Amino acid sequence: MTEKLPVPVVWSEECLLHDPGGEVWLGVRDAGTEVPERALVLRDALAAAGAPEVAAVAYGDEILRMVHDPELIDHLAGVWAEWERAGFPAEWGRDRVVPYVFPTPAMLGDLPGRMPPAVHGRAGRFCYDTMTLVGPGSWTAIRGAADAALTAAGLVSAGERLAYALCRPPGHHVTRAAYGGSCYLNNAAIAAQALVAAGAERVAVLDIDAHHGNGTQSIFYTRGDVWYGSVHVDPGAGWFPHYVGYADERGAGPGEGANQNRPLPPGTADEGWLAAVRDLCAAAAARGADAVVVSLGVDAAESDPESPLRITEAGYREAGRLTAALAPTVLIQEGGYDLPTLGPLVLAALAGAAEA
Ligand code: SP5
Ligand code: ZN
Repeated sequence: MTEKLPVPVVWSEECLLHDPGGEVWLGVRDAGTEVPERALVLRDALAAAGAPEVAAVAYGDEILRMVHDPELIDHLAGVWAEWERAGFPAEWGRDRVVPYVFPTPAMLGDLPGRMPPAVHGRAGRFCYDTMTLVGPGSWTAIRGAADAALTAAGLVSAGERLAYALCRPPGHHVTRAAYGGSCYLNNAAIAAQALVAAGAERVAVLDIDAHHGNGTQSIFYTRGDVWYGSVHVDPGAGWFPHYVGYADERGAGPGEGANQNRPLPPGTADEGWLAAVRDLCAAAAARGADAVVVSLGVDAAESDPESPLRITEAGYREAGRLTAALAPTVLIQEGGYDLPTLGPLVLAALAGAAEA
């Protein structure tokens, strides 16, 4: 490939500072796959393809606080310092924030939601799983990823046809007030909200990560201005996020009909996956969109350790082409965990988007 990839890549060095130190899965701490090397591999591949790099701009919190409960943001910003002050790393060998009590509706019934003073009690109020650990550099990286998303949205609002934000950690599993699924703030929802704030009347979010973006769905579920469509491995077949991502979730109130899920059986390859992507794009086009956000997870690839879908580079290239043909497009990095193929997969998606 001699031609340069004509897609601005927004990047923040801060995204390397989050080291989750593994994930507690089914009671055991595993190495985890959402590692800092993911961002380095992607950055190198994009630089080698000649894509122009743009430094993320530091934005204020206004858009973040429209998308998320300010209490979630404040919690994430301060929880590591509190954890340290409580002595967990030094005295107890607890080197990351991991919640252990979750105040579910089934636990609380009609009782008020309390804010326990103990940080180890409060840790489960804003987090819904045990796999999403917080360490010393996490907040700086989380905020850097949100700035990358805001910067990419700003480029598209200013007239670029395409911009890609190399966000790490990813974001599409984060709801208004709870994080999980290796995600902490919802970068794609933040980009969509920024596009609306800049004047877009209809934004379409197309989520092609292998997993359902339950956070993005939840944030926009009752809104008519941001449509959400996702293709993903069927949560009912035993895959994260298990509880959300079914075909009958279609939005509510002013958002009725503005949510579409296409759960696919494990083992689905390009043909079935692209049929669903085409179908979602047709639905988004029928509704009309001034701007598009693509939640670009490449963990649906055959080589990926976190999902049973079997998508190829050619599949991702075609998905990039189909989604970016709808309107000016912000692409947000979500999952994708097989380090040797991560670069080629994202390059394929971006090359497809550039062809649209
Ligand atoms: C952004 C994103 O892609 N989040 C996905 C989080 C799903 N993680 C589920 C982890 C399940 C444990 N992983 C074990 C892998 C063994 N092959
Ligand atoms: Zn994923």
